[in-house]
Amino acid sequence: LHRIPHPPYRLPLLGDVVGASRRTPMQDSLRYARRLGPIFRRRAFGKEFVFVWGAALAADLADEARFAKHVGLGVANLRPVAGDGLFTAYNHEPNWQLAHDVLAPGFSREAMAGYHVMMLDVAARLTGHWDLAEASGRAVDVPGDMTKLTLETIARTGFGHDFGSFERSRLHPFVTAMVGTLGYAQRLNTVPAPLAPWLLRDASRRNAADIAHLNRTVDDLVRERRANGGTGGGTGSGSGSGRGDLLDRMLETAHPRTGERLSPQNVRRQVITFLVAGHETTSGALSFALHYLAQHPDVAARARAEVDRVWGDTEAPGYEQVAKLRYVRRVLDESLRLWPTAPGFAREAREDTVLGGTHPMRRGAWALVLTGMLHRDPEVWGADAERFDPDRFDAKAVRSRAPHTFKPFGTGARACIGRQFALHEATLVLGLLLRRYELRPEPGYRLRVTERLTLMPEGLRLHLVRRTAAA
Ligand code: MNH
Repeated sequence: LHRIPHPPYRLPLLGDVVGASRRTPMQDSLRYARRLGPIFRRRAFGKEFVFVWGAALAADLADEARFAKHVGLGVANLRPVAGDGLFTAYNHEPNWQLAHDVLAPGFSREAMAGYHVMMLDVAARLTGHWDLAEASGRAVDVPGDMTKLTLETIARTGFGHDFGSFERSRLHPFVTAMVGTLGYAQRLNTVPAPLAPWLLRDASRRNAADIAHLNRTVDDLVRERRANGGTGGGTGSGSGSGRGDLLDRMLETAHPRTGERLSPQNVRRQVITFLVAGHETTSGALSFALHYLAQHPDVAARARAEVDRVWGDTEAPGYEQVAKLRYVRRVLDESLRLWPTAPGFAREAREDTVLGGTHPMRRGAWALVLTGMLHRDPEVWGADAERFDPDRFDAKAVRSRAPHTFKPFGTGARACIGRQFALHEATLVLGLLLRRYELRPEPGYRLRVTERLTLMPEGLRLHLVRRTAAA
């Protein structure tokens, strides 16, 4: 450990807090990273945390034979909400494999093709809303509207549920509660754990109320389904019953080999997990992409030309037509490079090992990969790594890059199960928006990023101009 650099001013007890802000832990770490190099440590309240962002070290941590996901920091703080749900489960918990095997078919090509029509439907609600704003010359609240869109999409496709987000002027209480818990989970890292009950007394009371609200929402949703949906027959694998969405799988599908099913308590945790993990990060990714499209009219023009060429004026593009938007997809990748909305992931040693041939790690020792900084490593991305340039993701550039250098969805067995879902949804929506509107930034807007475990552009508003030729 002593060989790993750390910030120069260390306070007894508090550790490396000088110049650090509680609201932006990730962006602080990026600043430290630039000063301290590809691996560094920060101390907080007597504990040392190791951060890694150099491409070679990050690639070593991706070795699944020696490393695995570590449930720590922000992820661990979500255990009271999501328990042994897919995202927060410890590797050794049997419910991880069970839920993974039962739910993975919900993300197959066939399943995705089935969600496509519902995704189009939700997107139409967004454009309906944006048409009104455009007609009255109002700017749109991008992160707010993207959150409505992605929440409705996961709720509709996964659970056959409608939160009515676009019919409300304020955030749905589910979203308020969710944002509250995410923020609380992040704040827990900023105080010494034993003092948290005192220092965050009010906040923790509010958090308990937020969790209760999330649980209630989910219990209602499950009750609704048990009453109306599925066959509830309890026979065999459950395939062919009900609508076959994620909730059906959770409630009715038995494990293909063991015949085991998810317990009601675990179903609750999975529903919360998917409602949260399934929309918050995608919403951020769409918001950053729209920001960059508005700031780079040349990129937007190229992307729009692609949409016009590939989709023509088919009113509702088909499932297969989404993946054909190669350049739009590059815009999304490039946005996720600069602002990976899940800004890091933790890896622990399965056995005693040596990281990158220099840093000994004991079994169970872990490090946090700073994705946003890995994505800016000048040795991989060049001296202009800060510049937005979707051509970094053209096929030739991708082929010539080392593996494990672009990791917005994490790595290995515990990587994002919803990756294809998110990419399909986001590419589809960007295509539809580009085809329908020109995007104009608010004069003088400079990107500021808020953190609540995930990243989101703050206060991003755009002006729209409806294209005349568009469908
Ligand atoms: Mn998602 C895991 C990023 C969209 C559901 N997701 C992860 C991880 C990252 C991640 C990173 C790994 C975290 C870790 O190693 O600790 N996810 C994203 C991003 C987007 C995203 C950047 C959108 C853009 N995720 C989605 C969507 C869903 C989803 C959409 C569901 C529909 N993600 C998950 C689940 C896991 C996960 C569930 C946990 C998987 C596991 O551990 O088995």
